[in-house]
Amino acid sequence: MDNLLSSVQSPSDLKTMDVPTMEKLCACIRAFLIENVPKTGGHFASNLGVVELTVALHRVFSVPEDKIIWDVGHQSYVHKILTGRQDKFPTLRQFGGLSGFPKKAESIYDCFDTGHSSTSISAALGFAAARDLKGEKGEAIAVIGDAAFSGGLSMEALNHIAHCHHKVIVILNDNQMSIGKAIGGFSQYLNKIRTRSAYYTVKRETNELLHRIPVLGKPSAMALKKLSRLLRYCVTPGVVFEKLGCRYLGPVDGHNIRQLCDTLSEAKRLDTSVLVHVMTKKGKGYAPSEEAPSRYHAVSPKKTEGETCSARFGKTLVTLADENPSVVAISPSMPDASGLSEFVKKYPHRFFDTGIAEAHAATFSAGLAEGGMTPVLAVYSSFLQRAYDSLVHDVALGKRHVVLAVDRAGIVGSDGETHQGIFDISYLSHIPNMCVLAPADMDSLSEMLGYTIKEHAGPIAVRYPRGALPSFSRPSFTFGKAAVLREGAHITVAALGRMVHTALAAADILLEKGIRAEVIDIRSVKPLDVETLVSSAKKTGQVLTIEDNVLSGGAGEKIAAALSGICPITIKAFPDTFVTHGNVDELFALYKMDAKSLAAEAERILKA
Ligand SMILES: Cc1ncc(C[n+]2csc(CCOP(=O)(O)OP(=O)(O)O)c2C)c(N)n1
Repeated sequence: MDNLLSSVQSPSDLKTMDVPTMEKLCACIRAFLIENVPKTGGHFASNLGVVELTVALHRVFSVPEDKIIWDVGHQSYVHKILTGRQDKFPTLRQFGGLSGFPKKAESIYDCFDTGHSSTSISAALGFAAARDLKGEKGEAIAVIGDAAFSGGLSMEALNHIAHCHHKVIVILNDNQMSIGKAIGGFSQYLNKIRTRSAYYTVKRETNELLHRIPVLGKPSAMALKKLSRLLRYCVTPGVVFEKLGCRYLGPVDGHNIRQLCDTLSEAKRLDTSVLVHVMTKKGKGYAPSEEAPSRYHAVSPKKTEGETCSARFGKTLVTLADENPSVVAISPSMPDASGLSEFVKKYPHRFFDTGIAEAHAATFSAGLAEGGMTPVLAVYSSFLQRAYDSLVHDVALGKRHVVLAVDRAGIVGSDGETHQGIFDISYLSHIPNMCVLAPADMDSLSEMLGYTIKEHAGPIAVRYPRGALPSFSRPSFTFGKAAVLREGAHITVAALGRMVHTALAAADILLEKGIRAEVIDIRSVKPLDVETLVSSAKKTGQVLTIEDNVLSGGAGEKIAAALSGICPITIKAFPDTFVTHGNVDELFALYKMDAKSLAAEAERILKA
């Protein structure tokens, strides 16, 4: 079996394989995923679900001439296995190792980097238009899950396909799941398509009825034809896609290689845009993940110990919601991962899953606020990037009291470039009316959340990292105030969020060398506590800042502007780059943002 898997080193090795051999290959791939992914951690159930689909795609199409764009890209492991990257799986998602998402830089077979949802149809249409303008050949293929398919960008791309004449093939991988259950009108529509037998019954019965009716003259015949068309409109699978200019093929059993190869060949043969509706089972072939696909959406080799920030956020929010019936929670398709499970259970009518729709979620929250509710939008930092204009135009401009619970802020680690939450301070804090807070420990997170809901008016964000924040002794939270955690004399180290612990550890290292650093927990990027920062700067004469955001537009730059002419300042933040995948500590060390490097930087400043 393993020999069969290792005999496939490039997709061309599939071209002469017969169906039974491809079926055996699929079994080998599943065994490979089940053995390897839990060791490194990574997306699991989604990959188990697309084994046959990926084999069939590579059998029928030829990358790199044909372009396959994997939406989100979390389901691209099988593609990686088939394109010469099997041996690298022990390094999956580790620093310097195989990425968990498609990466152009990693392979000629990856044509488009992904990580965020719903981009594949737009990108495929772009490829198709470029191909046609240059008179080139090759198919442009978007492989997209049913939840990603319902995202706004996908709808915009479909709308565009309808009025372009550039052929794209959209493979709709329908497993009826997002990370949790897929929700929304599209999900219901796809459900209707799946119950296809209803269509055949109605169609057959209509035909029989039409035949049994005696000839009634032209007007009645035309009326009946119209009725028949109307019925077809109501019950033909995929008629909506046909109306949007895509030939609909399916539904196809996504675990039947022969059916898949036949349908994909038909899609290739057609000269119009096509939507192939493929039915798959998320987690297929591994009983626990078939039963609980959401739990196995992603797996990790080590269990998270202790309370995470997401969990603390969720717990605090339930308490705040108990006290205040106007509190409602919104999640763009990630309620469990955002810590909202308990809230959803207790207050199902006060919870809104918008589907993968961050921009809609933000504007929807603005509407809720205007309508008198207190919306708390729980969203990952990198995904909130999608909602930038909604935040500016709908939330901030009208000073709406929307609370943004910005999870996974800063470095998230193994998901890499697309998922690092290192831009939120920059893209939030320059918006007028928006406030931005960052807790350094769990209790501060609770205190800040309490403030945002009970006392604040207007838009406000609380950003916190993936995992936990350590506890430490510190003064309680006051809005707009920084906290001096340690008095010093030689240098001020001002830190934000989890970097406060790095600053304290650096101060310990410095103390051993006789250098007394004053450590300030910035807490609020906006409003910034200029008074506390200025008074410390005047005392020590040197300021060093550290934050887990990019330098440009971050807290350090704001502090530098406030301290202009008072004392020199050095800013530690991520440079103007995308931060790769890897272990969080490794990445901080790489960018010299660990305690040792920070202490060394302070020493260097003082020596200079
Ligand atoms: C813009 C954005 N929001 C949220 C996510 C988080 N996310 C990753 S996969 C996923 C579910 C995808 O479901 P579907 O497209 O149906 O694919 P499946 O995993 O079921 O194969 C979500 C919500 C994301 N990647 N991008």
